[in-house]
Amino acid sequence: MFRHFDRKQQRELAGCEANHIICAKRHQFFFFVSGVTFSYGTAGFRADGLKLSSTVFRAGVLAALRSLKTGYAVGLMITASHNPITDNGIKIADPDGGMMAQDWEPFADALANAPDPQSFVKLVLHFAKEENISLSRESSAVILLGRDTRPTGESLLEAAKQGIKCIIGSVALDMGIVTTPQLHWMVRSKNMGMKASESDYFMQLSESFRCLMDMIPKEMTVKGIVTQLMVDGANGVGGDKLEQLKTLLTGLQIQVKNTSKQGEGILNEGVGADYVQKEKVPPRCFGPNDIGLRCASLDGDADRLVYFRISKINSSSIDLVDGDKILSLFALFIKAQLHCLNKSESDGLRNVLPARVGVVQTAYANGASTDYLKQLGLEVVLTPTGVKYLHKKAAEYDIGIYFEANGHGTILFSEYFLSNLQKMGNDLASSNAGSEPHKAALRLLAVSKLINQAVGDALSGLLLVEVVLQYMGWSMQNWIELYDDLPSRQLKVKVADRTAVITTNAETKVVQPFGLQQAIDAETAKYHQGRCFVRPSGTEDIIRVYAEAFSQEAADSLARSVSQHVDHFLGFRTSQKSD
Ligand code: 16G
Ligand code: MG
Repeated sequence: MFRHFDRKQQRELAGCEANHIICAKRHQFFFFVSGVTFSYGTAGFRADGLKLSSTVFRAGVLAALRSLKTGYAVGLMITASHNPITDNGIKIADPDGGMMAQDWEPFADALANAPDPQSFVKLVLHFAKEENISLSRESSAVILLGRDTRPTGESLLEAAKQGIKCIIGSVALDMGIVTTPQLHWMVRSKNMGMKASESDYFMQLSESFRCLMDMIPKEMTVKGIVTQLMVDGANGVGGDKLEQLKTLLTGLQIQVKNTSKQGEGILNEGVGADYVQKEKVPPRCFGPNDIGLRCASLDGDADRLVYFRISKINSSSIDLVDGDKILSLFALFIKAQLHCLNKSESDGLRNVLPARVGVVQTAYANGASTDYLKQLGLEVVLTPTGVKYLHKKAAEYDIGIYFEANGHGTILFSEYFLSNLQKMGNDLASSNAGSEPHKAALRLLAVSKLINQAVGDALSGLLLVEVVLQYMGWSMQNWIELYDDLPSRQLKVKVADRTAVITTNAETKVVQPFGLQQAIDAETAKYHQGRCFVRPSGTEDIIRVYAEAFSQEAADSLARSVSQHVDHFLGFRTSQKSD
């Protein structure tokens, strides 16, 4: 059902408080999708791409308000990440390049679900008043727009532009087809007064990569670590961008398969980081010819990264190197650089630079990785699932390293730490140039430029992995052997109402329904090294069950029996009985 803003509404809007105007033209994008409730969820609104234009139009209005509220540019990205090609989605990047502030999510939900233009306009005006947002002609919003390669992206981009136009004086800057992390990076850079185009992004990544490669210790370069990397681009935007980026890199030979070029395959179908990590099989176009090679996989919008190696014994199975092992590799490297930086010199006069390092994971992190990180002496904290939680926690440290097992993650450096590091680097350049502490300072500074400070980024993460492997002189085998993952199993349970499950302690314990946690505990106690938790998915209408134990059979059995408990407590049979 399409509805228009009528003349009366326009008069009302034009007449509301001193020049507060919402220009309600181009209203063909306003319609109400009955039977669907939109929720901003873990990572924005997602649905069938053909049903999303009204939601994207509304998100355009939302983004413009967010920009007016903060006084800075914000981002609006049209993507549904690893979802099927027919889906699409929309999310907003805040001025610092991170996710939209969580306290705006209820407003986003209300806007997305407004049943008619009148209620929509009312909501906008009410919220603007409550948040002290001036809708006058003098204030202007700036919104950077990006989209991935999905076929519905182009028309949704138009819907977003029309939504943005509704707030008079707003400026929409179309950044074209970009990865999600590129758009977040652009927003952050623009607001910091730095160059923010795609070529600036490629330049920053390739220059900091070169700087790090130039400082690989000689003894490691003679070890002849393989510099060849095979990359699965999920048939999406990440593969295309890597093709461009790799032309600026030296010291690394990248072959990209599964770009978005015609004939290469369908976005996310049998390819991509989510597929590889969940199914534990090689993506399409990878086979016996790739056995033993170092391979990486990006997801559909290139904010997830996992590595894998095709097994010698069975070319349809892989050794997976997930986000936990990427995190562990990065943590080792950062720790080594800090150690070097603070190593006492013979004169004993040099100042040290203390750094509070924090590692952030979710309950999905394999128990073996958490043990490994703790053994390194690192502070490890868990947050609920979703980048917005991990990122926020990591930002509390001087150096915060966060990763989800599924490959989302980055390393955050505090401004305070970076300015001290810069000072120390300068001092060392004049007193002790070329020394190990000096190199460590330069390396850390280069890492802070290479690794995306706005959000997890598969392209910059991949370059850092490659640098660190070279620095350590490590083969893929060394990395795989860093620790042995505990066998694990994930299952989905369809229930009558997933919101009936309420969790606490970073989703590791169930609070409601009462009795379910006791049942989980009783099952878990039956297995050596058993660990199990359940949580409602933020992206699908299901409950997820995760189990870990000493053997694969044990993990499978624990996951199965806990799924049965979930079904018993919440399944359709239960709800029918109680009806
Ligand atoms: C989204 C989240 C990801 C999370 C996943 C969990 C972002 C950018 N992405 O993909 O962090 O791990 O959802 O999905 O926040 P689930 O709630 O369905 O398990
Ligand atoms: Mg993604």
